Amino acid sequence: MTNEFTTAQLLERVTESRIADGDARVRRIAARIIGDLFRAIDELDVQPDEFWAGVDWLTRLGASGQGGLITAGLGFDRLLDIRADEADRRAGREGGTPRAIEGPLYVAGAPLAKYETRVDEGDTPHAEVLVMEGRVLDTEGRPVSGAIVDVWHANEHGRYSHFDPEQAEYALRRRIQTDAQGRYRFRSFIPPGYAIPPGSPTAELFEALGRHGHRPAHIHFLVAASGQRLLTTQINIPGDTFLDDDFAFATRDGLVVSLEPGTPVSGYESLGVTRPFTRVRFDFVLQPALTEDESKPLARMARVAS
Ligand code: MBD
Ligand code: FE
Repeated sequence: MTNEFTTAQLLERVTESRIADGDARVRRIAARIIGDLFRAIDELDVQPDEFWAGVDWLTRLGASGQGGLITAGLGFDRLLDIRADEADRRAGREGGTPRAIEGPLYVAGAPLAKYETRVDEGDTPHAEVLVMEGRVLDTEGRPVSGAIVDVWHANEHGRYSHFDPEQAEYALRRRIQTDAQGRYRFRSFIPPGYAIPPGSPTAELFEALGRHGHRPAHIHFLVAASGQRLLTTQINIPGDTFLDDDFAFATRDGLVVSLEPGTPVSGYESLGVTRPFTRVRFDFVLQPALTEDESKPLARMARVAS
């Protein structure tokens, strides 16, 4: 034994030396990633100052809570969706509303309403009033009653409550339980797009990469029902500059909705509308769950914590 190593010997020591079995899967993934990084440092001749600048950036990224923002921006969230779609195709699990990434801004436990609610917190003068409505269906086209439609979107400045100290708790976040016919509806406003926080570690990297940090206008959903597979998706508002240039690569062709401006008030009085508004009709189609786990109404971080 010697304590003088070549790079290859060092890598082997780092990835193979242990005092216990540990977790075989973690060991395998860690060994691969560490090995890839050793190789990248070598091939790119990464200098110490560059390496430590990277570590400093990662430290600040973690402290800023932007881990989930950078994964979206670097395409990892969409990658996982592409892989899930491929796995579904191989398994013959087709049909239903396309999935779209959850993103880093979900908060569990939003106020629960039956059939209809306002998602907005009172009037938003410079935004267009939106009523979105539809049904939750199974892949046979049958309505799913008692499904939970968990909806969240940005405010008029493109910011999300909980992460934005200016907003009330659960602002622009609601859960809606579908009625006996599987219907839901809510009133809100058409949100603007999202932009990564200026001056943040994510913005710093994006500047160095020459990339923008804009998402087109969108509304997020988790749709859950017993016996059905949890659906995580988004709808996109048509006409946005960034619709086909999303920094998170999360928009999907099947999820760009049609707007129906000038929809008359009649029948929507219970949502407090007093003037013609923009309507969006959208049915969520859920696949059958193959396991109980697939139907759990858990967002991604709650899943891994449970
Ligand atoms: C968002 O609003 C979002 O949906 C994603 C995926 C990333 C950052 C902000
Ligand atoms: Fe979002």
